[in-house]
Amino acid sequence: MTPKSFFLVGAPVDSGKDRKGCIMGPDAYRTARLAETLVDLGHTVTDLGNVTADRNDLPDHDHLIALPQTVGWTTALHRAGRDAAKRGMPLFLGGDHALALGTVPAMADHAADEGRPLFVLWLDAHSDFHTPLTTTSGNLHGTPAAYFTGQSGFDAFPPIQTPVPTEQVCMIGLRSVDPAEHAALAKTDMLLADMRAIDEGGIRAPLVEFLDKVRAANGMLHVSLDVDFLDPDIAPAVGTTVPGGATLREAHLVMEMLCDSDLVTSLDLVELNPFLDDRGRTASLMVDLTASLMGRRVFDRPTRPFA
Ligand code: NNH
Ligand code: MN
Ligand code: MN
Ligand code: MN
Repeated sequence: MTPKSFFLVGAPVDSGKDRKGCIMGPDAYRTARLAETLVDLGHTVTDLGNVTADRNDLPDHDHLIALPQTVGWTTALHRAGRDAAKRGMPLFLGGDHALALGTVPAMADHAADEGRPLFVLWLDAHSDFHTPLTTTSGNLHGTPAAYFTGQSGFDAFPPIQTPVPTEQVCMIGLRSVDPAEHAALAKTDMLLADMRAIDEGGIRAPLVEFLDKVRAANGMLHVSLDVDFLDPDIAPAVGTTVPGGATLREAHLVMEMLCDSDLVTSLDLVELNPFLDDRGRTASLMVDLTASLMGRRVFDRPTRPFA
């Protein structure tokens, strides 16, 4: 992969759900040597430090958890994301998935400035396609995909300037989709690969199909990697573990294919809760996956196929 200029944006968002700990995520990635690892691969890395949430004077909501704080993060991360994207490739170090309420719309606006469409690859056990009107948990980390695709119900949030069309979104790893999300997704043409599809056909197939679409449209590609995409046996440091997730090799293969495609233009690393980790192994795994995405490999191309 050609050397890239990365800008690390710390996004210690912890307002997207009740359980605390994602606030420590950005520093866990720094401790796990994310920047040094990318430099060793030949890239340039600038750590912009952590963003702080904007002040927001909305009243507390009786159902939605920490609504004013999350809107404050959304506006702050939108600004920070746009600024970082003008300078190089932003890597957003979360923080819970509510950070994507800011980062993805920022990348969509940036792509529009470049005259290109934004595509989003959502690697997650969950579809995060609730709106503030449908969420039963009140956890706003379960809503970003509905927001950035322009669904209604987000009146408390800044209006979306550049909605990402649902046919430009692909979700891989799904195994926990709530009834309201299921009904809403059924009305879209989003490319959805649940774990059964992956078991039956392999994780390669949906990704090839999606990357072909991105390439054909000269799209920019944002990847949003939720720790719970991974099986909890290999990635315990997340508050919302769901059994039956991606294996170590499935996850690395996705990253290696993304690397080969050279289509990725921004990345979120989300939902790491270092308080739940086991001697830093989940943080280190996320750094290793990022390394695979950004060029780490054994050989420059796969060794020959073996019959
Ligand atoms: N669908 C659930 C909710 O809305 C779970 C969302 N949790 C996540 N998403 N971890 O990735 O509360
Ligand atoms: Mn998520
Ligand atoms: Mn999830
Ligand atoms: Mn829910």
